[in-house]
Amino acid sequence: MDYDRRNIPLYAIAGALFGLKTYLVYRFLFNISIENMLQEIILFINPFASAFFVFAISVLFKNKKTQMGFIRYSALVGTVILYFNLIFYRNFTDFITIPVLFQGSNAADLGSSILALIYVTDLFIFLDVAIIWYLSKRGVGAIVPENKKRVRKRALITVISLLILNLGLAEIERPQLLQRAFDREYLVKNIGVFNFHIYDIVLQSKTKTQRVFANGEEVPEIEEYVQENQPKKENSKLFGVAEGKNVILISLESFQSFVINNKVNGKEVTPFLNDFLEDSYYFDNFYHQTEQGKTSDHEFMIDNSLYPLPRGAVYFTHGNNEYNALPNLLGEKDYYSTVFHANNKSFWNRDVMYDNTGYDKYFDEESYDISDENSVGWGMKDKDFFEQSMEHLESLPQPFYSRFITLTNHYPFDLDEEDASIDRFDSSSNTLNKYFQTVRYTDEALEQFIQQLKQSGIYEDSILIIMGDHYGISNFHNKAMSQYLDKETINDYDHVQLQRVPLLIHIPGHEGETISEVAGQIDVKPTLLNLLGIEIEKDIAFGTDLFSEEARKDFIALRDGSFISEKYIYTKDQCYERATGELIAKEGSGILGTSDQGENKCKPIKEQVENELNYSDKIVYGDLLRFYDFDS
Ligand code: GP9
Ligand code: MN
Repeated sequence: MDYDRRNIPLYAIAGALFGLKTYLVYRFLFNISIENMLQEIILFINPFASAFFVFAISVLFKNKKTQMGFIRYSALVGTVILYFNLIFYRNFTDFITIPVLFQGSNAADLGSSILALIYVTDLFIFLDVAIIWYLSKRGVGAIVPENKKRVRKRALITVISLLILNLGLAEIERPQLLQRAFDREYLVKNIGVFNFHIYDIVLQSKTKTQRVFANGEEVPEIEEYVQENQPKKENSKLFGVAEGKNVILISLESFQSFVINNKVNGKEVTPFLNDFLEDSYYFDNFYHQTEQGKTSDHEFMIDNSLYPLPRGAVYFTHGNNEYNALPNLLGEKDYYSTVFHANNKSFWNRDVMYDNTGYDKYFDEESYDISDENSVGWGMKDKDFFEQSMEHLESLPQPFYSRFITLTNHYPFDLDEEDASIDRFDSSSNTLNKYFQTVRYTDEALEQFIQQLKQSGIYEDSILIIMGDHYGISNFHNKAMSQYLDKETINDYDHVQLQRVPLLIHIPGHEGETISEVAGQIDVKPTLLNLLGIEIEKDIAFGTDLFSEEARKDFIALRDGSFISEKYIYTKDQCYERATGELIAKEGSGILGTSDQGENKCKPIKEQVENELNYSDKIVYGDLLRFYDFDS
């Protein structure tokens, strides 16, 4: 066939065919949830962006044969990758990642059922490959020396525009998608399965190198540091009071402390919790310490008493590390561990992490009847979630350790009219205005759940831990927030104070008490183990028992290096008096930093905080617990 200037180059034909095929597969064969028009558009664009990118590489080759061969085999290999993902997805409702690929159990699982996962109609997935193959063999659309320059330029422009469009829209839809990496489905939805694999490979090699170069030589130093800071078990006021009891831990989505015992339009925001905390140990200076991994970061701290990472979600990036996590430890005492959360199981890589840390069962969205009526915003409404969970909970062997993760009070705080019991706040921030209503809804859901626990008889045999996972209202809403809190502005000190989330520990037969010592999510694991009377030989954990009578470590570190001590609050190079909020030193200003009256009191603690965060990161990045012998 003759070369014609007007011929459409084969890379473009292949890009269009393969892109369309991939889109159809995403849309109709994978069960990818589309929540809005923008997601639909991105899902449509990304297959073309990746397809054009790969096929366009062919224009770099000099001779026709290589160009054609490259396009042919790219189409084949790409389709095989897509198809493997599809087979895997049919079995696991998840996409392939490198660690999962090499995880023996998965492969074995697939092996036995593989025939059931392959359908004759799947042949259609290879239709475009056949067409591309045929065209390439006939040399259709080959790039010849005369038009090479022009075609290359066009190819470059097309590829770059498509990529920019794809990534730009993805950034609008999910800011910081790649850094935060929260869900494989989100990643695939936004950048496509091929780019997702590249991303996964990069992530994996980074993780692997750090792990490979670690040899455990840092462990003794870290162990020594940790042990110096641990109060003695015998000094826990409540050691063993809850021995053998069930543990029900309720994570309240985006629940901050400022709503507790507070009002909006003259009405209490959380009437139930306000009452319930009277019967519980209530910690009113309890801080969340999460970072990009949000809910999953708080879960990580609860179970491990290690810090989450400064970037990304540790659940995602280090879900296969060795840990000494609560479910594993409790499992040794015959506890049955579960998580209840009506979301897709791969979100935050939970399925992998739960499996790895000893959970016996994850009641994910598949354990619930979810419909349009009982969903809002991110998914199932909290009241329905708790109600449907009861049946599962009642069927568990006891004692159990069960975490419930709520969802309704999640940004953008949508709520159906009929579920709102209080009016919106009135400020310039629609987000904050709506927040009070969803907080109230969750408060009601909680009340109803506790009623059901009482009816089932589980309540009396259980301790309840209720906790906010992280902030819900960001800095972005400071103006509205200052209006609500009746302050002139929200400064950096106020911002730190707004990172408080409620923590309630309810133990049957115990009277309520408000505890105001500074505390944080890092402390949950040692506290819980002591309440249950479980002594572990040794552990590498950075938290301390909240009921210890000995002086506890004097600070709670936030993940960005800010800290709260009994006396001071340090953040963004500023040192404040905790009680008054008075600024007493500002680093680098020369005015307060070194003068007598402004001596930087925060400095020694700041160094300890940096040190501690650094130790924790070393453990996670180097997977150091694999070198640690917890028994001897
Ligand atoms: C997702 C839910 C919310 O399953 O836990 O996650 P978040 O965005 O708060 O981390
Ligand atoms: Mn959350």
